Amino acid sequence: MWRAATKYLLNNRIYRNRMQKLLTGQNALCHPVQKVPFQGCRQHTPAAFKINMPISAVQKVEAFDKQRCISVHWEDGSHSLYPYVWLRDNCQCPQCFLPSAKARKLPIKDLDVNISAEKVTLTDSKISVVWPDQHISEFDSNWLKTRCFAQSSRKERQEQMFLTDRQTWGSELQIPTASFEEVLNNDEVAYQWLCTLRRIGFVRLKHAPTEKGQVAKLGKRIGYLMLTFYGLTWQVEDKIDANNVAYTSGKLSLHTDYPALHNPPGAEIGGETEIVDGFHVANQLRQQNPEAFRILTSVLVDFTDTGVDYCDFSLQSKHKIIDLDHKGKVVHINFNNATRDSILDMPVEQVHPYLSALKEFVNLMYKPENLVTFKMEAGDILTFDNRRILHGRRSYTSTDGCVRHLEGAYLNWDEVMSRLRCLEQALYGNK
Ligand code: NM2
Ligand code: ZN
Ligand code: ZN
Repeated sequence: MWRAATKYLLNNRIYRNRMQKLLTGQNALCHPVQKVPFQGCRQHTPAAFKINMPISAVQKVEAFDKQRCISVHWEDGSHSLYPYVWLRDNCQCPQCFLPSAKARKLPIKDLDVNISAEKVTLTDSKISVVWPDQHISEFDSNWLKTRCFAQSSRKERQEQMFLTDRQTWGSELQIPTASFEEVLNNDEVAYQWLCTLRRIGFVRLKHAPTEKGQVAKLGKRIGYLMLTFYGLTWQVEDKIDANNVAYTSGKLSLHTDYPALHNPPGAEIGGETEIVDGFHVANQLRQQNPEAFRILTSVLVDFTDTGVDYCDFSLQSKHKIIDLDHKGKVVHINFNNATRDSILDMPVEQVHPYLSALKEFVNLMYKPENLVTFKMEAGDILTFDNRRILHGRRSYTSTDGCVRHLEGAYLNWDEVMSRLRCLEQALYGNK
């Protein structure tokens, strides 16, 4: 499992240096990056960068019957506690675990939550536990170390798994850029693309062929695209009887896509020419107008989208404009003014404060220090975090012979993060 390697990788200097080298270009907001490093590294050569997993050497193991846990003392002087019940729950033997699926077989009804170990022994890098019914569980020391319950270990591991640390930006952003071709053919570049997409929220891919079908290739690179009522991929162009404001030549004010779904797309491929970091702006609103921030993080707003495209549809959803996590950190922005419903599920006296708060938020987005505007060129594909970056465009006129045509698609973050972890495992990990 790649997870097994993460703790070591984080602590490994070679790895950290490599990561810095890989990411500086695109993460350093002050340096425009026109070229992604590691050109010429072909796809199936990650072995060259594999780092051998060290043995997390165990000095001794103690059993604490009273606390119902074992304590593993590592050679660096630290120790980790593992509850008996957790060890029994995670027995890796073929009776309790299906190795081919890396999945637990042991049902919870067969788990004695008050179990005690009869005997705990250390041989080489393995810790064996004999249970009262003589069932034996063996645990590899590296496997245990990766699962250490200490607060700092868990924090590090969770960050490595979910990459929740974001780097926010304003108009100073130097747009992270990578080559479309290299993202498709070079694992290191693809990995860097996804890490940057996660951390910065936005990456421009250059020099894609200008025919249709390119965003589908990116979908394949990740795994699969998200199907919505607008199809697997969609064409943004000026359409007669447009079923969405995006399919006109009019101005599109800053928005996230598809809040009419309760589970809006995590990432978008396609894009427009004005972007803003919604997390950055939401944090400014928190400082500058706490009451507006309170309203937008607590009031549920209805969104609606009805029509016909992939098939007929009639969506209704409810979102807070700004979602916070349990610690109060901004985690999502849900806002498309076009699909914000006229139906408002709130007492009449809350309508004015709510719309005023929303307007304050939008005014902040359009401040010159927050907004990034750029020109899209033929062959550009923008990839961005749709639950963070708001995007928009000015109105445009199609001149003869030059018709604006943009192909787009959506992805969920689960699939994007899955590809990111698989690439990390293939490039740097060790099972
Ligand atoms: N499409 C039409 O929230 C929305 O209506 C976004 C954008 C897929 C380009 C839909
Ligand atoms: Zn077992
Ligand atoms: Zn959009």
